[in-house]
Amino acid sequence: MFEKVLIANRGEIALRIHRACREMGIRTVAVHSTADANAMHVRLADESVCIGPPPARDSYLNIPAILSAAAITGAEAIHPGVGFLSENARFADMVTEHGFVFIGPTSDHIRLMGDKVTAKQTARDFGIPTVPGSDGAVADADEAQRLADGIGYPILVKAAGGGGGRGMRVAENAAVLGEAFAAATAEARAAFGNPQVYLERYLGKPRHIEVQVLADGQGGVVHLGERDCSLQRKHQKLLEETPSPALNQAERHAVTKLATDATAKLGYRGAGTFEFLYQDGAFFFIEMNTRLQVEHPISEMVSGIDVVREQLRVAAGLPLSMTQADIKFTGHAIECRINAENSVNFRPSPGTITTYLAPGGLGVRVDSALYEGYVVPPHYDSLVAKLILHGTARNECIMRMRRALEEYVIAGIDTTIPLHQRLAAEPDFIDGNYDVHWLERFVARTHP
Ligand code: MV4
Repeated sequence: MFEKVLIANRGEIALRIHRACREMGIRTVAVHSTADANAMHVRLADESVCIGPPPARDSYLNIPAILSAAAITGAEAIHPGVGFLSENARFADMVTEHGFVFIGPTSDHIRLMGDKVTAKQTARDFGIPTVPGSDGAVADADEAQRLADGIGYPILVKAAGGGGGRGMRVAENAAVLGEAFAAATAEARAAFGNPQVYLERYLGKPRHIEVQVLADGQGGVVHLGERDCSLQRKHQKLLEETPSPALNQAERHAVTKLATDATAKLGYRGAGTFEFLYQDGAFFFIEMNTRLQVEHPISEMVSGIDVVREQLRVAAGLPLSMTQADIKFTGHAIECRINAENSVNFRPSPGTITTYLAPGGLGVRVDSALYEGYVVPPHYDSLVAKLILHGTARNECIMRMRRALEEYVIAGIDTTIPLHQRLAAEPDFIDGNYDVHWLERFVARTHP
């Protein structure tokens, strides 16, 4: 196993990775921007290196500075965390070329899944159902018109380099397909430097269901069940839960088998997530994430598996520490993403934490780098805490969510805690009756 790992990230996820390293006897190196000199991830690490000024492009995305920090401190491996450089194939290559281990999949797998067209084609080749659409990128608006007639309206134009909902346009009919094609192409070029787009049949009320997999590249492949991530606003997840209240056991078995079979066929190594849209009893693969995900803790809560520990093991060439038969799923888990944002207008709310009191008790986990006196900087993602609840059944988990949200005191900044409280009291949420558009409508309905 590695003796020293550099964590190329910040905030709660850097802390999460540090904790797994500590429990495995691995020393940690934190990197930080000048804005994060007093951050918790820096305080807890064994060593730290300042890698640049506050803007992420000059610090957490500064590849030469990160590689230099690894060299100076004698780290053997680099964990990229989530966001930032975690799905940057060029970074994975540079880490390896400089003699370090990248804690993640191969750069080839990152590249394959980073292009949504090749990802979808690969999934189809493996026999995974995908949304009916164009077989690959579409050259121009004329070709789009011809293909769309065969696929059927409404049509969704998607960016090949996309993700996060950017470069996506719905066309209700042939008359508006031309402008949807042009708008998606322009946005894709601006956002991803890749103007290629493809077509799909638009699903009107899907749920977002994803499957967490772990693989060691030596034949060991497991899944940690599915997560329902349908509660999103502007493509930002607000709450995730597992198991999905929408699936029955047969559907759960089917979707997790699709994911593990594909993982094996890919020869994948590391943690990964297969994303599906689910509508009217059918699953459609849309994307694969080749990294740790923010919402991984809910899968840990129901499976008892430490996802980061397994990432470190397989990156070091060790097999997974379990087989599927070893994994017993128990109960229900929910994650509330607590952002430093106003809960009504969603404006960012950086500033000083004047009081901090985290909830505790049975079935409560808080992943956060907050502390009293900490100043939330304005430069980064607004996620400041993840409140993760476990219960034997979903209703118990929701009661625990209410109780923990009541206990949680974060003063000095606005947070999304009041929104989570409103959600926890909402009949549709309590019934598990929601799709990917439900939250936007809930926000509009309760704060018109
Ligand atoms: C779709 C869709 C409907 N039909 N594809 C949005 C982000 C990207 N990762 C996939 N997305 C969607 N793809 C087809 N063919 C609706 C969405 C979608 C969505 C998906 C998951 C979670 C939230 C969403 C919010 C709006 C739209």
